[in-house]
Amino acid sequence: RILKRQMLCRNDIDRLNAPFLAIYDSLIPAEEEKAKQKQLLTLLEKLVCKEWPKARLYLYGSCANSFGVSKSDIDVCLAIEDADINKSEILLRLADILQSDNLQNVQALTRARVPIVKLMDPVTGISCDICINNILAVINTKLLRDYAQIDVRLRQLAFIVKHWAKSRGVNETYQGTLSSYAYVVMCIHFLQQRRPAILPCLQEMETTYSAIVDDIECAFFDQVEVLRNFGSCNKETISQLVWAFFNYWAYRHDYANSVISVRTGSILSKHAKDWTRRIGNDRHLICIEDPFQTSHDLGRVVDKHSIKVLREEFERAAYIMQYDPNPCVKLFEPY
Ligand code: 3AT
Ligand code: MG
Repeated sequence: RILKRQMLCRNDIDRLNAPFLAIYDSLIPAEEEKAKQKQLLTLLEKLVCKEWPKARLYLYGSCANSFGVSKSDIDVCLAIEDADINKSEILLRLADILQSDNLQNVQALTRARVPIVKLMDPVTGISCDICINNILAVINTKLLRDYAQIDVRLRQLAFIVKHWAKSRGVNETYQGTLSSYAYVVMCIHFLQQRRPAILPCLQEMETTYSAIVDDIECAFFDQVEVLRNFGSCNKETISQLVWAFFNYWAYRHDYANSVISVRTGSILSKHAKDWTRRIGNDRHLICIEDPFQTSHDLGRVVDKHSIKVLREEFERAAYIMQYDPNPCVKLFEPY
């Protein structure tokens, strides 16, 4: 009887694959949008190279990590090798150059935590943020993109989770909830932990790519074409994974003692990282180790109030996945 009941549950949850896949498909950016992004990048490269011939531009964030939904803004990093550059001066100069080329809403935010120039391109309609020498972000973008190529279920899960987080208002770092980057790292960790595993741990494998940035060694296996079958022993479908993801963050994760670590493909203890108490503004109420900046907790923005909001949202999502016959409506209901 137990077997029969489990099978019924499984059939039930599998019935939900089609609506989840339909949402995923509707969020994927069209090729034409990708082409417009390239067009804008080419224009920016031309303008930047005229002023700084040795500089290079890199796309990073969701427009390059394969977790970008349609109509996203693009994030660009200007890499300048000059030893003694003054970021503010460069950003102000860059803003001047962009403005003279008829780009719109150009604004240099030199005092932000990550200083940037913002702009809107009237030709493609795309908005863009340009930062300087944020090379770690370019490399973590590559790591995420490489993971996405191993098993399509990562991209499907992360799109659904990001869509849920935006709909429910828990993707707002300035309000103490998590960044999109943190949610994707949570999805990678989750798929590394499934049994059989759906994703490997690229940083624990042979090094085929390495770079040293700000004294941090970023090394991992990036020949991901050979890993295309890695997760094939695990037959879980997207709806089962969405259910299990929310169940994990609602009821299974040990918030008091655990740190999730994509870098090691495991769970570390808060104690070992000395993340057991509040230090400065870092409260460590949900601990997500950055894959490269290992002293950096991606959950550090979460405070006493927002951890409650976040955990209630995980519980709400887990409840809907468990009991709602048609969860795709409620799950993404605006808050
Ligand atoms: P959206 O689709 O724009 O919501 P995104 O992937 O562009 O998602 P973010 O806007 O949160 O993600 O961040 C842009 C990139 O900046 C993603 C990542 O490469 C880098 N990044 C963001 N937050 C951090 C962080 N806390 N530590 C290191 N890198 C980060
Ligand atoms: Mg972004």
